[in-house]
Amino acid sequence: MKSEDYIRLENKYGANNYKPLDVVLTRGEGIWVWDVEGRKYMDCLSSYSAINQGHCHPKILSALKQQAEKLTLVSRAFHSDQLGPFYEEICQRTNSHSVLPMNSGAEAVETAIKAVRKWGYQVKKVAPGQAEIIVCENNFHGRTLTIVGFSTEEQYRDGYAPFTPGFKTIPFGDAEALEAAITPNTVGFLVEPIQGEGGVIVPPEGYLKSVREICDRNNVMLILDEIQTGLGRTGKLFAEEHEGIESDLTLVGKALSGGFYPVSAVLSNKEVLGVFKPGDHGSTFGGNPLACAVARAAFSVLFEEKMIENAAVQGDYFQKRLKEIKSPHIKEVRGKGLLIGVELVPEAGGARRFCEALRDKGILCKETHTHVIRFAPPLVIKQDELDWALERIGGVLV
Ligand code: IF1
Repeated sequence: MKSEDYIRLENKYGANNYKPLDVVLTRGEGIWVWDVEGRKYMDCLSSYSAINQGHCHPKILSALKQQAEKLTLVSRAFHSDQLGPFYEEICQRTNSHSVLPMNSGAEAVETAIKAVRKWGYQVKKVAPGQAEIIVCENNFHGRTLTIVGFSTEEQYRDGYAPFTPGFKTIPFGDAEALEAAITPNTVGFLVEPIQGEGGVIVPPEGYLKSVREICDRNNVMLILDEIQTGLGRTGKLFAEEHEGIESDLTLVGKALSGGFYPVSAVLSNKEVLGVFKPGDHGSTFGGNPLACAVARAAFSVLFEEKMIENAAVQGDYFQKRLKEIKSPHIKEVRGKGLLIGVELVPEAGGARRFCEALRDKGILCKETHTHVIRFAPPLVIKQDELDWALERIGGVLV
């Protein structure tokens, strides 16, 4: 079958909830993917930072194969020989006291919401049913009803009411707005260190440090959603490290499995996750031995192969070179590490057509918020490969 045949099948049977670029992929290796006609592309999206380690990383693949031939799922009704070692490795590496494993990023977000609400009632003594969580405008934390209920993106909410109460929205990047929004019922502040889907919005220097101090002073749990920014994407293990702070709850997902398997987790200090007792929360696949084996390998190769350091070096180089492109279309180049957004001027007519032109030159990337091209290649990319991409990006944007 040809690309159009696969696309026709998707259109014939599939719900129409995405508008992908017309490219049908069949193989991936490192930063490269191939379509069914054999054309080769550089993946500059990394499945929204789920493929930080590069496609089909051999060590993660072998961990998946070995475990899949032994034991994949036992439920949490029994222990397994993978869960404890996964807990130990991820907690030691991230300086966390406790972890709750889930599957999708949205489930990690929902778990954090439940944990801080329960903490609010049991520890902070907030009146029953009155807990408030503060979120930011332009947020993206997933697609469940509770999460889209506090989205400010109309399309993500349209047609899904009624929503979960108990959320308050403030501008992103404005620490004073956080201070002003806190009440005695505030139990948590949920925020992305950099807003990915929001258009790769980097907050002002010092924002997270101020937010940390405000949350400490008001006994509010700081929940950092590092599902997209974490695991090396911004040139540090977690984006919070750029400001030298530690959140109370850190949410991870996506690259936690290197793109092999849905794995997510809530990392926290004991006090918060300590509110859960047996039966309070869970999921069929959460913490399953296959997920743990894959996550252990995906996590360790980040360090063994110095991917985080590479993301910092190559990200700085990539951003510097992008800023040198003289183009009437470019309004701003921003980001951290290998999470970069190129915002185009409105007169450019939107980023989609540039992503289509880049696809024709062998680069796959995705527009976000109409006018921004997001560049997020796997963290294993080398400088000469970035030079290859920059030549083509320049050709499309001038
Ligand atoms: C889609 C966006 C990105 C996330 C952050 C939680 C989640 C995500 C910061 C939920 C997921 C994905 C979802 C995917 C496309 C992609 C996305 F465009 F939707 F917004 F990355 F920016 N927190 N982001 O980025 O994790 O439940 O998906 O595992 O919905 O199309 P998930």
